[in-house]
Amino acid sequence: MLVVSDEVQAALARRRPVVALESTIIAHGLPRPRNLRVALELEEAVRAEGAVPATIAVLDGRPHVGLGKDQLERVAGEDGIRKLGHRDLPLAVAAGASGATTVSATALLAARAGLRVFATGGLGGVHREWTLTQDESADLGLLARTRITVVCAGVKSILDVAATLQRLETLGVAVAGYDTSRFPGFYLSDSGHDVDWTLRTPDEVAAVMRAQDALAGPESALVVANPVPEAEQLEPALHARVLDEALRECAARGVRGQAVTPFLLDHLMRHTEGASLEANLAAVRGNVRLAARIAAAWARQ
Ligand code: PSU
Ligand code: MN
Repeated sequence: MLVVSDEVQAALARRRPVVALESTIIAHGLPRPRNLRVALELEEAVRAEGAVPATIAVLDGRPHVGLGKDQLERVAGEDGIRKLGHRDLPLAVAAGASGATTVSATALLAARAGLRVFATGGLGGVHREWTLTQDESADLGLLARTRITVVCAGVKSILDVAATLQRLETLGVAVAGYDTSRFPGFYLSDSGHDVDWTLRTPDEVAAVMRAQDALAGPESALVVANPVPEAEQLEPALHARVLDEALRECAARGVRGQAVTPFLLDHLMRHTEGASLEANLAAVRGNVRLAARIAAAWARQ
C-alpha cells in the first residue's frame, strides 16, 4: 500500500538516518510559489546534516514516503490538493485522490514505513473557544498512539496553548523542551508556559527514544519542542495584536473544521507584511536541522 522511495528504502535497509517531513505545511501552510522552494530547501537541509529526507503525501490514491522533485511540485502547485488528517487516508486511497498530509497522517505513514523521526512547524492542538467548537486537532490523539519523535516549535500559537499542554499530559504524550525549560510558542520563542523536561543534545533525545522502547508502554510519541531563535521570532506585541484580529475574522466569517488553521496562518502572514511567514520558516528550518541530528544519533544506537 505504501510507496517508499528507493532512496528511503536503501537508507532504512542500511540503518542510515531518515527524517520524515509533512506536506500540509507546503500545500496549505505556505504561499505559492515560495512553498515549492521551501520544500526543496528543507529536503536540502536534511541532506546537509547527512540524513535522507522523506516528504510524505498521497498522490492519486497512493501514500508516498519520499517524493521526487516532480511529485513535490504536484504537492506545492496542484489545484484542489486536499488536506488529509489520518482519518482521511482510507478515503483518499479508495477515491484515488491526492492530498497533503497533516502531522497526524504523516506520523502514521512514517511509523508504518519504519521511520522514527519527523520534523514539522507547529503541532495542531486545542483551539481557543473549544467549548463552543470542540475543535481539537487530530494530531494529539494520533501522537498518543504512535511511536514517533516529532520535532516541532511547540504547538501553533493560534491555539489555546495551556489547554493543549494539558491534553498532551492527559493523553500520555511525552514532551521535552530542547535546550529550554520554557515551552516554545511557534512564531514566538516562549509560549509563556513551562515544560517539565529539558533535553540538550541529540544523544539525550535518542536515549529517551531507547527508553520508550525498552519500557514498552503504550505506543506513544515523543514531542521535542525546539524554540525559534529569539532573533528570528515574530515580535510578541505584533503577534498578539494581529492574532486577535485573525481570530475575530475567523469567527465572523464562520470558518470551520480543517479550514481554520490555514485561514489563521494566512491572515497572520498578510497582516504582518510577511513577518509571521519568516518566523514560521525559521522555526521549521531549525526543526528540520535538529530532526536530522536526532535521526543521526538514533541511527548510531
Ligand atoms: N506547522 C506549520 N504549518 C502548518 C501545519 C503545521 O508550520 O500548516 C499544519 C500541520 O499539518 C498540522 C495542521 O497537523 O497544520 C493542523 O491542522 P488542524 O488544526 O486542522 O488539525
Ligand atoms: Mn482543527
